Amino acid sequence: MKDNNSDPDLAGEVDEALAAIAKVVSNRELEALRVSYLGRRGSVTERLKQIGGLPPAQRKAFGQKVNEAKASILAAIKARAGQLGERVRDEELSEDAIDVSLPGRNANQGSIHPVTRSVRRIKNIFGRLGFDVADGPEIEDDFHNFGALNIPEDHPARAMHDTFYVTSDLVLRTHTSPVQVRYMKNHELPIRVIAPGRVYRCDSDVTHTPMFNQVEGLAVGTDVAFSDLKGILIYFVREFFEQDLPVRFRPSYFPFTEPSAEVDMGCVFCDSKGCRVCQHTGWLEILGCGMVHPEVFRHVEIDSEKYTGYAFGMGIERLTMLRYAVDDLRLFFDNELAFLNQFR
Ligand code: 2U9
Repeated sequence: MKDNNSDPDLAGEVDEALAAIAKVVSNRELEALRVSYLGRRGSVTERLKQIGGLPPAQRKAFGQKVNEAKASILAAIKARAGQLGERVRDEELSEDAIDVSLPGRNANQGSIHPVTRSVRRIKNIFGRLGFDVADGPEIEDDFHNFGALNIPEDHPARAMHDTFYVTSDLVLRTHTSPVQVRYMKNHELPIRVIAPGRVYRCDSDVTHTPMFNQVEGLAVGTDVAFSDLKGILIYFVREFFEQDLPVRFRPSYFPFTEPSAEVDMGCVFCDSKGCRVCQHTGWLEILGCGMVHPEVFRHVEIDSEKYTGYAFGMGIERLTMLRYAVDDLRLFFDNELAFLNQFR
């Protein structure tokens, strides 16, 4: 700054200061400039201190000029500080910016359990055939689980080793048949219903688990015949396995149906040629069925002279093993992701 006490024409110096302020790129540099002009020992401040040494007539004009210079430098500093603030914010924002072109993080997606997939397929197929879906309690009384189904007191299925008893009269249901016993009591005939659900048997080895899933079906009306049963089951097997498989009915025995049959389908592993899975017979047993026993109708007060019905039952884990060629039943209960991820 020029040392011109009597005529402090500060215009040149103010221009110089404003140019310097415009050039700074950081708050630190800006603060250093502020101190050098306006600080306690700053050049503009020094000018103000000189007022006392001037002749009184010049003091007012001199003071005004210095104050104007001070005000315009201060205004420039404030404006530059604002710009630098914006610049810092812009830098911060660009550092934090999200790169929308980066690939996203994959969210882990679950998959539907194979048994649930089978239940859905089964409901869908029987839904197309006009069957309603029903469910009921997993803890049942003796009458609904056994008595109504013509399973006598001395039947092996009642023995301790097959049934989980809750009390002397309550059991964990050993099949879903009680659902249909209740359904018959609560619905007008004719009926067509399937009952999928968990059932419990006191049994555990390579091919048996204490809990498994069943689906049972029941149709009752005035003109329900064994040929209807054959028709819907053959249709079901071919739809479920999505193959034109051979199906055969073998005579069998169940207390709740008469006549009764077991149903086999051609072995899907060897194309019916005979292999280890089908024990070299070419056939795999997949379900049981029959015409509802008149004793069952008597227990639910349906006139067996007027009405007939068919029923069938199958294990869902077993059907699922055959459909997806799973060789170990326990895989359905282990919750191993490597196994479950295959069913997407
Ligand atoms: C009522 C009347 C009759 C249901 C039936 C079968 C034959 C059958 C087994 C298949 C494999 C059980 O899961 S499994 O071990 N089931 O063979 N179930 S007829 O009969 C009924 C059901 C309800 C009122």
